[in-house]
Amino acid sequence: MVDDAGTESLRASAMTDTASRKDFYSRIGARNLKPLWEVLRGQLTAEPKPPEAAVLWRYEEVRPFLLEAARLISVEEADRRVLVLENPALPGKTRATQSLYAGLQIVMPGEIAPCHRHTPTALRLMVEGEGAFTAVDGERTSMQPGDLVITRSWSWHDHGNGGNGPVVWLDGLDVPLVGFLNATFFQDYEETAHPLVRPDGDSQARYGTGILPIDYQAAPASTPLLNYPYRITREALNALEQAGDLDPCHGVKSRYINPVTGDYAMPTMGAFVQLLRRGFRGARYRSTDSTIYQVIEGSGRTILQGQTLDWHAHDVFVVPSWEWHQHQTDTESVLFSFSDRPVQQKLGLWREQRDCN
Ligand code: 1HN
Repeated sequence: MVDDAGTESLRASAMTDTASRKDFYSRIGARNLKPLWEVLRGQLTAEPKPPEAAVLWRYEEVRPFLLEAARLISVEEADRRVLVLENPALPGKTRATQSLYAGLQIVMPGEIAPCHRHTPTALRLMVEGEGAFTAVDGERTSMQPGDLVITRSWSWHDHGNGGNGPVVWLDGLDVPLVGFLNATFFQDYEETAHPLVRPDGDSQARYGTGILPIDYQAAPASTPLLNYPYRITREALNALEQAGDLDPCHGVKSRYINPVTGDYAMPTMGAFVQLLRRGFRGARYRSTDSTIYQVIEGSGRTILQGQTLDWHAHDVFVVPSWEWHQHQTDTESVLFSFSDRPVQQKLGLWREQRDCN
């Protein structure tokens, strides 16, 4: 039987008696229990409320610090001489967005960044210098400005510089995402460099020309290609622009793929490249993948809600999840970008919205 009077009085006291709620929370807290109703609305936001901020790093400002770092610490001591691009809204978290890491790495002539492997996947977007190379599982690839170089999960890799001046590239890794999943493993190799077991250009010849070895059947999670040369990418973008394949928000935009599967080149990070003609005035766009951009060529600006990021060649900037933005250019520009889009799409979470059709 329901005791009406008792229920009424219970309700009345529940509404007024915050002290007894506090007492209740502390008693259940001691048993590792939490009242959902105190936090539910904060967690289920009506739309994404990313903790990261829109931010831009000017290459012109960062470059002298990279050279200073090269004088201050050897690559042997540093292991990787990288200045982390830390989002100012995520202090101490060593990341550019909630899920992804970005940094600028400098390697001086003759240096070798020692061989190691880890479960996080890495991408490099080569910024400046001659003579840089990365070796992945014993295959070396040289890196020219604008090249995208992939280090798949758990592959041995070391970097070097056989040129006469500094080389710099952008590192992008899924370290925060893999860390969140508690799936991080790391190992140093016993030697500084992994022995070269395949000739230069091997993966390009096997997988990167539109033909595949006849009995090749693997469907690797990450691309078997090590390098996506900018020379080829740029030519393709030019041809697409000539063909008139222009999107009102994105200009000419393509994604880097695993040529064996047609899927994204990496399972956790989507990488993209877009060509924006001189005087481009993009329509507004937003998507749920917080995105890190690197300006390969050109200059312009990205207008967000309440602020404008003015960018020049080699600058890096972040557009947070679900924030309306539009790109504009002064000169013909090429933007590289990467985000966790493949993860969101596989989980059925990714959304986009545009002010254009
Ligand atoms: C790493 O292994 C490299 O191999 C660069 O060059 C940056 C940032 C966090 C964790 C591992 C590299 C990294 C990294």
